[in-house]
Amino acid sequence: RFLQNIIQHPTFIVGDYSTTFIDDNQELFDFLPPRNRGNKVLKYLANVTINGFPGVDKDKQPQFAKREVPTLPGRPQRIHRESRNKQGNPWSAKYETDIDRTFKHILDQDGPDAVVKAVLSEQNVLLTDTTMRDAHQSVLTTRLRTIDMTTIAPFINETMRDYFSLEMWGGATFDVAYNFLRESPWHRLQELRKLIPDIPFQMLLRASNAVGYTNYADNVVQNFIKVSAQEGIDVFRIFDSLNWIESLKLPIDTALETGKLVEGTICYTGDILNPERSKVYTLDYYVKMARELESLGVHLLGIKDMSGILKPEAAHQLISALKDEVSIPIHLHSHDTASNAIQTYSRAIDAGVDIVDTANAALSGQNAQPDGNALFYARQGTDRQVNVNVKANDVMENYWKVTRSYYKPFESDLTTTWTKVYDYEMPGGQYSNLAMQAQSVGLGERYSEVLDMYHRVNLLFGDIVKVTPSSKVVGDMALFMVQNDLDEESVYTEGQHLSFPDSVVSFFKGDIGQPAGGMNERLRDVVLKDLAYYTDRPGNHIEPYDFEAKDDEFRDLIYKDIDQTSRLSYAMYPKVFKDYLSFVEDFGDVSIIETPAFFYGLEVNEPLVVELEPGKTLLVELTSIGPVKSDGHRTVYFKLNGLPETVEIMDLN
Ligand code: 3PY
Ligand code: ZN
Repeated sequence: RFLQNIIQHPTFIVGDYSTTFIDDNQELFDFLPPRNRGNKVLKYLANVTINGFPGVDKDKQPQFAKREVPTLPGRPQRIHRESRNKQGNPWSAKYETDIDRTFKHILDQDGPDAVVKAVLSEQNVLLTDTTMRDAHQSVLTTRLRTIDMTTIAPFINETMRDYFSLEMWGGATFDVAYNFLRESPWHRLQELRKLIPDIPFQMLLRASNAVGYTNYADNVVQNFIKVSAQEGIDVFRIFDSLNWIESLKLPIDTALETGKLVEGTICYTGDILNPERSKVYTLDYYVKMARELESLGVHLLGIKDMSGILKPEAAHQLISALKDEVSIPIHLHSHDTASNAIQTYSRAIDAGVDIVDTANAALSGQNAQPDGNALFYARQGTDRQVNVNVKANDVMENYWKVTRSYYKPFESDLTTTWTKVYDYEMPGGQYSNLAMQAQSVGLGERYSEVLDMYHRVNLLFGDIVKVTPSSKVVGDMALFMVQNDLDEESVYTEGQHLSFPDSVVSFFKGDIGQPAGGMNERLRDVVLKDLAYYTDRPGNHIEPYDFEAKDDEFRDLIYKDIDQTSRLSYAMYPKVFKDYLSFVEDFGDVSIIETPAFFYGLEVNEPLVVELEPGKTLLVELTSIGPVKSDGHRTVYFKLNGLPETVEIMDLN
């Protein structure tokens, strides 16, 4: 193993070593623990079968319909994008779209400005598909696993070639992958990149909060963006949770240096149709911010309607005004929470929007994005159709529908139209998260009060943009107010003696930036008490992260070369990442286990094929489960590739 460590060492690989190589690289003596991937898979399956998966009722193992994985009859003849029928190509018999040069090819070959030009010259409206990011973040609490994406990825690569991009990374998917799914988000990006080489990959970046909930040191944010670009991200949609330009500059500049596409993004809040609603978030406010973003050199302007509150007529007015004021393409993102997103998109398309975000039917609607096919039908007969392959999306719907059924325990309970969102202004993914938080602090029964308080807290804070992480601050404060029976008056008096939630203290300190309408200073004094606050960029107050020094600490945790991706995960999520590593040490790489077995375990005599790597498969069969012994363990009996194996598992029931 020592020899193996030497030949795998990066310095050795590039040939840049001298006689002191071994003395200088003590990590060569860190040996891999003996790997027995098969046994680790059995240990995971035994554990999940006996003890269940967090959040899943193990006694209710559902029956699933058979999932058909769509396949392709072969590569079709391609024609040029420019000669496409203006009405799109919805009925291609073979499912494939007929684009020979995708936006990915244009980006890689000619750079981001060429993509901008190509987008602007499209007659039709372009789509970004959010199925693998925001859609499941919204309707399945972010639980969609990599294996369910990679299984259909080759079909996606062939049939979604005329999409502008696939949003498949960032936002909450990063920490949820480690924390709940016990898989690496970087691995997801790398695997999908291999299988989908022809369509741009888009990620959602929370400015200096990157893919976290707090501000990181500037060098962490910069490094994260560079590495994400190297690993395969093509489009960076960058927003700030308070629409604060100061905090957008550094991530935008860094992303521009990568040579990829940068989408400077405005979060939509308030209601431009109702001047009484807000003195801050007016049409002029949005136009001014759009101009500022354009002057930073971004390639695209994103309008992020994270709560789905951009009304159709407001969309028409907003996009019309922005089209007059900026020359870069405009990309609109909305949520279907109030069931009006298709109408909103349609009015935005009439006003000239260039790209809109949709999802596959099976994961669309509710608090996620609307269905791309629905938009196609909504646009029939108009002079701006959607570039979408209706038939291929229908085929994928069958796949995603069965896949979604695997995740039933994680379904959002927002299953019907929710027009109250126009008042509450709550982002797509927050409704069910806040409900869970309310439950955990004993306010489950009083959730409607919490929702009402969310709205009141927003006004108390001076009407702020609510999107991760500012939305979490408002949610935490709403819970706190209900829990302590506070209202808009008593919070100032009784609040003197209370300690407020960490996120609220942090917000008033200035840690996530400054809101457009200013801070409620009276409340700030009550919340902060003797703590100091600041109003400049949070990054100015955070020491650069010492990657080199952390490497030593890190080396003790990980039995392989420290690569740049794990180094970043450790920098942003030290505890989550450590937990993930220790899980992997126990159970191995569980991302290779199919989802039904991963969540629900195995039935006796149920065979399961696990692909360790291409061409190397395990055939697993659970043969029986022994009784609980005096020490609390059970023996679980398997056949592994036909040979008997046993695993001892503590029964935690
Ligand atoms: C995220 O930041 O994860 C979001 O989806 C915000 O809307
Ligand atoms: Zn969203």
